[in-house]
Amino acid sequence: MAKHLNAIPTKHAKLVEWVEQWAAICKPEGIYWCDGSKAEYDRLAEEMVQSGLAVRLNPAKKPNSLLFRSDPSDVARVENRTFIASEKQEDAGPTNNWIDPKELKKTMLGLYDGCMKGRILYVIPFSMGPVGSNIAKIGVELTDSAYVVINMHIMTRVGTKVLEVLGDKGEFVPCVHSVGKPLAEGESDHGIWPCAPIEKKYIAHFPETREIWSFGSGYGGNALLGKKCLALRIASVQARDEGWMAEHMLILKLTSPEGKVKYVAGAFPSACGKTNLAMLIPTLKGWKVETIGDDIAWMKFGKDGRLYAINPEAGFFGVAPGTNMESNKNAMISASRDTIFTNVALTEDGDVWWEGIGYDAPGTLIDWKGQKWDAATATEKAAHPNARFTARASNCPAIAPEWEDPAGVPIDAFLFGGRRPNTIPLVHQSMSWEHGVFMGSIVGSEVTAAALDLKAGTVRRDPFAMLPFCGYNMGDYFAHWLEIGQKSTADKLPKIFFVNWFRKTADGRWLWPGFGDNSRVLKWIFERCDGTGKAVETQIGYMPTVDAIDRTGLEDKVTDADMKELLALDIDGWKKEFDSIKVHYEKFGDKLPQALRDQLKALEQRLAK
Ligand code: SAT
Ligand code: MN
Repeated sequence: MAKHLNAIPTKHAKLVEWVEQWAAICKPEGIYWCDGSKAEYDRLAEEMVQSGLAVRLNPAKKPNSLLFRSDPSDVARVENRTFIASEKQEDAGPTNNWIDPKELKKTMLGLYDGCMKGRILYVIPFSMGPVGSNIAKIGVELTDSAYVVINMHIMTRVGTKVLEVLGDKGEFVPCVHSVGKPLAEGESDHGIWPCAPIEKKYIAHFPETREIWSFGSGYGGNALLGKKCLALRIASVQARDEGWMAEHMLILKLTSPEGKVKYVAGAFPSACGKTNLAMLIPTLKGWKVETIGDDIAWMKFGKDGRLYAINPEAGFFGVAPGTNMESNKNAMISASRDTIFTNVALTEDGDVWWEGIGYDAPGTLIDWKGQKWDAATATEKAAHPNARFTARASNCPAIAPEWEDPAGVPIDAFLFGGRRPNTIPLVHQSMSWEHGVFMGSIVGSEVTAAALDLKAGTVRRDPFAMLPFCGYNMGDYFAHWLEIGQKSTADKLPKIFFVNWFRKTADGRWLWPGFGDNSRVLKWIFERCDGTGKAVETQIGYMPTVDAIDRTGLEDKVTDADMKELLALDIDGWKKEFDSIKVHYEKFGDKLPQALRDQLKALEQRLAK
């Protein structure tokens, strides 16, 4: 029996028993209960530096920061190894991978047997959301990765304070994780990132029993189980059952020059600049954007009938490449200290570098694979395109003072968007909640490279940006959104908008500058929520009049003609869009709610007029 390396800090019998059970299966060298302290973080960090797994960055450049290089096979979430193992396949639906839970547990127990030999089993009690908030949830992750422990320290609230709230009988989501690389007697990793080959990787969710089992990967969303696994896949199931919402949304606070505040939550597929939007620096004078969260929103109705949102996370797990002082100054400052970098390049003076950081590589680098890299001769990128920074939200200069308010913030507007070079205007507003749900259900992004077996130029639909994150049948998820609209009244529910920063002219020029100038669109959204904001009703929803978006100081970059094009209603484009939505909807069969069928039909009729 594995021995406890420190005193068991809880009298929660079920929790202790569960830990012992898994220790008996995984057979670690010892069990360590994490307390979430700085001393614990520092000790584990130093151990990983000593073992060669981590590089300590130059404290004069990046204080208290580390660099990790993963195995080249373990660089991103693995969607084809991610499973929703509900009892019935139908409950996982057409957009999820499914395996019968009994069968999957049998397979995985085989893999877990002895998988932690030579390693320590860390017990991480964590809270998603401010500790003690009635919107927050507690999870406990078992892992054999110290990298996971220190990342969880940043991304969630960890340790003793969580156990206090859990008490002797509190509920927690059990999360089991192993890198899947047992060590033989006397063997060590020799500084090499441990993981299992792809066919042994499993990121498994058991929605009925609210369990998460992850095996074989040490990376991001595969291993930090509070994030996509708990806060989205399992939480979406709980939210459906309990009448709330777990969404893949940023949350931002928008303050007008008069000091009026609106809170906006937005869902965008990956690579659409969600983190940038969450931390945007407005180009419009007097307007202020502050960040509540950049990835996930949990929302419950308050007694006043409004939806209140919390950010369940405590940090940002952001994509490094492309992040620079222009595109996202606040992210750069957030990641300027106390940060864990994964798969970026290392400079000679112990700093980090990545493609799109805003300046040329200073001399020879060590690339993300640990090889010497020289800009003049390089054939590959120095940083992996999915290289990440794990940074504390509290280090973000734009973090809103109320970001940890346990009551959450009342949401005024929902945004949906994607990368759409044509057809979809810069912004339009839904005509009703149902119409807004329709908008969310058709979110998609243009496929740029000929990736994923999709033809470049086609739209990959990613409803509500939840395609890889919905823990149940997507058709039922649409129905849940519709039901949420029944629980309150239109004046209290968030107004719903569809934005598209990515419009191009026929000859390929960007029509809209994006980034800080997106504050101009946010201003119109603010005004619409306030009952002002000039709009016209069109076949696809309310659109700003051509003069309704404030272009002060931008008149040269975005001309009247550009603005007309950005806000033009492209009837032929929408007719093609209609055909593509029809194909998209067919996937859901009987599960597609009638209200959405009706929305599509109504759109067709309006377009025909
Ligand atoms: O690796 S994560 O899933 O946490 C990040 C992402 O895919 O957005
Ligand atoms: Mn995300």
